[in-house]
Amino acid sequence: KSRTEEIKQAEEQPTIETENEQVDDDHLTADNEDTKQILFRYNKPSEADSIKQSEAFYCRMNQRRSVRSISSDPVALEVIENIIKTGGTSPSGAHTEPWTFVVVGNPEIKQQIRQIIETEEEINYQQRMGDVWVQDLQPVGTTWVKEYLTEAPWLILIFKQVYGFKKNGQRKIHYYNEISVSIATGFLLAAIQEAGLVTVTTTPLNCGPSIRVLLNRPVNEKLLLLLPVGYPKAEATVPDFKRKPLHEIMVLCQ
Ligand code: IYR
Repeated sequence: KSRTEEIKQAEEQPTIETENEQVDDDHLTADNEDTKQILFRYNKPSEADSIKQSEAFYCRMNQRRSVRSISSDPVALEVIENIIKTGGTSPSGAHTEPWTFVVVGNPEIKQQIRQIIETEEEINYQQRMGDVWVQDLQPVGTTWVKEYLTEAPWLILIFKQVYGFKKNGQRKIHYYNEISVSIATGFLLAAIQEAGLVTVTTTPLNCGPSIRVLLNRPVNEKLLLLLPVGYPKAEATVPDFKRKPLHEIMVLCQ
């Protein structure tokens, strides 16, 4: 594959995994259990509470920054479990819940993941990404060296299940699996923020297959994103980015 083709592919296809499988769904049958409709339990807030709570949540989310300088201070597994449970509340295509969150705390496995990623990222930065991409990243301050992969107490590796299995062993179609898992990742990022922890959304290009094999995950799972999670180091810095104001991101038609 030429370098231009690789860059084009990287731009069009944010998935980290490169191996692609075609699912032939002609012979597949649906797998619906007899799901009945139940009453939606709901308590309507007052308009004042709705305004107050939405503003408070916005203020907390607005404090979120991508932090690459993560301390090795321990984080209770229970916090991580709550974060993953929150990710699991995400909507998904046909309620297929096409996600697997692999949580790594083992130092040797973190080291092996770091080795795989830094080896590939060096090639990404030096060859695959190209000069413009590397220049565009300059303000972010990234390189192929990623201390956070071994220093953060936890790594969450987010896999999309490109298909699943029914009880009879047949393949089950996971509609919109990538968008479903991306939405779940948004939930994770919010939960990480609410827990007072930091992370950085990382997409280590070309590392998916090796990391999947390292973590013993099956071939229907493709690595989508990796989140190192922990507390920020005291000396952590972030770029002085500003967010677009409301009028630039919202168009009101009423
Ligand atoms: N995945 C690489 C490069 C990278 C790309 C973008 I676009 C970023 O916003 C940040 C990093 C890395 O993790 O360094």
